[in-house]
Amino acid sequence: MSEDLFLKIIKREIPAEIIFENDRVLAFRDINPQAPLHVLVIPKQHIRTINDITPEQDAVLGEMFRAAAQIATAEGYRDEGYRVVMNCGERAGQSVFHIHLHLLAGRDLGWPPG
Ligand code: DGP
Repeated sequence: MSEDLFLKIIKREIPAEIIFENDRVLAFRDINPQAPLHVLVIPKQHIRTINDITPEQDAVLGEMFRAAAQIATAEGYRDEGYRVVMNCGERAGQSVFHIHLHLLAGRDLGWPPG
């Protein structure tokens, strides 16, 4: 999968159902949803994997989590619960190398994850 697929979504070069945006963070519905709510929250700056996060990028990570909570609340899942997860590397299931928080809700979510 393209390295900069999500940069293309940020630049509106490919379509996505965007549900949250500010100057630093974008969120859109996953093309292959794994739960009734499945949203991807991404930084607008390119960060390849969790391993590449620098101290200067700490703030945008916090914003991503706050955006996830805001979206979960807006979609009605604040109280029943939701999951946020970020895969790092191919063996963990990362297929797009621009970090993204998966926000999942609306069904029972098993643990441990597969
Ligand atoms: P991961 O496997 O953790 O790297 O998650 C990548 C997610 O990105 C996966 O759940 C499917 C989603 N995805 C891939 N391509 C597109 C796309 O073009 N549009 C949208 N909305 N989601 C995409």
